[in-house]
Amino acid sequence: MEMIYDDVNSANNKSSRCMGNQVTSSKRTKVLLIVLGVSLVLALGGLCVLGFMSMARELEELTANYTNYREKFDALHNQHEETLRKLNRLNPSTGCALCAVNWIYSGGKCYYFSTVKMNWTQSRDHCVSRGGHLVIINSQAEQDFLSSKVKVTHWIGLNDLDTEGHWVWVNNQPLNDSAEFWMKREDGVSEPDNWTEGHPAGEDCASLGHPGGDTEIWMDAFCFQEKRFVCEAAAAV
Ligand SMILES: [Ca+2]
Ligand SMILES: [Ca+2]
Repeated sequence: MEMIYDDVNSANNKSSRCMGNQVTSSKRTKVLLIVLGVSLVLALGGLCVLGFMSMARELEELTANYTNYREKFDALHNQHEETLRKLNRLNPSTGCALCAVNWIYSGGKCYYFSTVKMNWTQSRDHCVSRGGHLVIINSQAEQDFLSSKVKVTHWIGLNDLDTEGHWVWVNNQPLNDSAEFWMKREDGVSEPDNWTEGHPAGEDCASLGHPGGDTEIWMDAFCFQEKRFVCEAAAAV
């Protein structure tokens, strides 16, 4: 009887030890899960911080680049203004500028070279609104000066809008044959050719320079085309 009792006690002790082992194992699993969870949160947090730091660095670089370009732009702008001031001569007796700001003095006249493109009529009106007129070219010297200043085709103040083939300047003076610089073609039709392809009304407005780049000659062109233009005004006295 006593032997049986001892066996039961022994079995109970073994059961208690097993239960104790199971509880310890469960606790370990929980601790492990908590550690893993905290590690995951810390890792994610670390990634976020790295991401923010990277974005902050990029933003800093962009800001530095912007400041750099802004400074370069300001320097070029100042250089441009200074060049214009040098080109715009001063009256030796009064010390006043002979031309308005952004106009260039040459041979007793002031010239404005547009930076925007307009059709011929808009160009003509724009020059008037600036106190001048589309340029009237009277001499080889004036033609040479203008050619040297432009790199692309520009409208000039010459047209045959009223009578085909009768070219007049914006001051209504007819074209002087001794000072004309139409493009001459040895093996074809010279300018003005009043080209009508696609536009039966033909070409009635004159431009300095070929669209291909030669700026030493005149061509007639469709007046609705948008080109840069040259204005002329009298210099101050
Ligand atoms: Ca014409
Ligand atoms: Ca033409």
